[in-house]
Amino acid sequence: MALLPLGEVRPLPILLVRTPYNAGGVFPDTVVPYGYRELAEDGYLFVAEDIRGRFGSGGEYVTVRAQADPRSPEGINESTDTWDTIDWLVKHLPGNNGRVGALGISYPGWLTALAGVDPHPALKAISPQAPMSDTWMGDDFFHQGAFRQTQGVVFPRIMETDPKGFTFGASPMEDDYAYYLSFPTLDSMARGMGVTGLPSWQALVTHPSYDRYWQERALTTVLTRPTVPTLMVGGFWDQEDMYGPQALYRTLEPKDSAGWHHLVLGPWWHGGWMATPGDSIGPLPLGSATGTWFRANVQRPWFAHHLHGTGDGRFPEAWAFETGGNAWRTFSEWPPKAAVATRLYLREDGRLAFTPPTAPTGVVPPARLPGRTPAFDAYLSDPAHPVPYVPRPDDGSRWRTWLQQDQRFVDGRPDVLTFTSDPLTEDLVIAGDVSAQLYASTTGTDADWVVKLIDVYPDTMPSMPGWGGYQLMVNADILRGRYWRSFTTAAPVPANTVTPFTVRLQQQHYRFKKGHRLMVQVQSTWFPLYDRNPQTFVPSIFKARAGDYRAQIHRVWHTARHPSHLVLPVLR
Ligand code: PG9
Repeated sequence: MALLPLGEVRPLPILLVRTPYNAGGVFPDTVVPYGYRELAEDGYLFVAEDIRGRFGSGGEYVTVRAQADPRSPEGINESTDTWDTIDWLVKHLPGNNGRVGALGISYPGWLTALAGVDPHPALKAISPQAPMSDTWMGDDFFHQGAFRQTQGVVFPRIMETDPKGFTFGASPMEDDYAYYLSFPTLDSMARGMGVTGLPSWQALVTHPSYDRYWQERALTTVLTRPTVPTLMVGGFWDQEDMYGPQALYRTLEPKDSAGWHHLVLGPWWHGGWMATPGDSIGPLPLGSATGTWFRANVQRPWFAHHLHGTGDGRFPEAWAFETGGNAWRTFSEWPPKAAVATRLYLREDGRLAFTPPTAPTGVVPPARLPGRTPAFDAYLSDPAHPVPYVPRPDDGSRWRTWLQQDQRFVDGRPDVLTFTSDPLTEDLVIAGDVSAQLYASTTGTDADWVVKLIDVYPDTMPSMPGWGGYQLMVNADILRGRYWRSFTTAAPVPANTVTPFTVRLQQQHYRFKKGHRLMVQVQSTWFPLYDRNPQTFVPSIFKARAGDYRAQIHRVWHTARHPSHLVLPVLR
């Protein structure tokens, strides 16, 4: 399907979106949809295509089809399908100028990146937006080994049971937390939700660890250098594919000898830059329409240069929005080398400081539960009472903006450790990768570690009514402890032994304002988004039995020998 701007007579470039979610809905017949309006000003032949096996396209749909798909002896994959589509379009679509661009968000972003593998010569520019680069390491299905059960079960159900299905639909109960908790194990959940026979579910069960199955599907394996001009776009608060654009940019950038590769990271939820003005995210005002700005000042001139030949083609290497300072910044490299890796230590008495702890090494005590001690803080992590990831009832309505949820709803729970700094005496700006190095022990043999970096607003905020004391999550992610040594092979966590766990918290560009406080929360469940770790090592959690799920005492250490800390990329 194509849209021609009224009155246009000159040949125009093609902009192609390939999708599993209904091509007919991408560019409706009569209106240029919201996010494409700025592009439409320049004139394009907008084309949307259903991928193989979805909606109007025949053949077999395969979720995240591998490049070397064993089911396709003729060597068909999404890259070859894109090549064939472009070839057909430039030969048959009336009024095209022989130049093609591709873009898309999320699954279509993944498809866009695959257009760059052995690209058709007519393909002149691609913009993968929130591509899920690696669905095991950090995008939709797992984060660092922790299974995103709500995504992992719902996605195959809507995509693999009906070639025209794609709406998530209402939750079966008013509270997803209660619904998912009603299943004692992952296996019983899959049976209860009727997904055990679906190909994606079988792949999850067969490949719980980061084996070749996931590695060969990761974009970071498949696309290793920019093959055409590439505009990578991602959101710092993307609830689905935050990892993808950051990881793919990191992979491609060292091979970008032609200067083709650029990055935009904004203050956005999944696809928010194309769907909204972007003047706020969740409840947080951003001071300007960041989505509109991106579309008008980056996306439009970038495609115009490569497809219409306008402008001098000089673009910054990277644009990142500094939330808090609420301004776009440009960078000649990302992450900026000027950012200094700075340790922020978890300290005794629930403090957080840039100076390391001095408490002498403690011994792991027997299974009693003291809360805070000079050497460690302890909590009971009980799979029967997991920490919710959003306030209950979880009716699914908070999904887009759950990462901006005020974390006071869990602060004070005995199974959430909280560490807080003194008020900042000057602004603190971070730009780049944030990570956590935990030294922790468990009375069990497996454990999840969730770490959140939070901006605590001052108690009174006259300029932002309602924001006094707000706890805004700036970075947060989860590690499944069984991967403490390697993501490819799960290993038991030695019981009652202080063990190092590195939790990557992904990237951010953020200004913590003077007077605000930094907070770190540590917890071991994030339910129901993430399934519960049985906390007893079993070879595969997909096959865990109800009796394997046990409450355990978890300790996070803060001694001179085991100084748990975050690493912040501080810009001075
Ligand atoms: N991020 C979405 C997705 C992709 C693959 C699996 C599950 C979810 C998407 O919106 O396309």
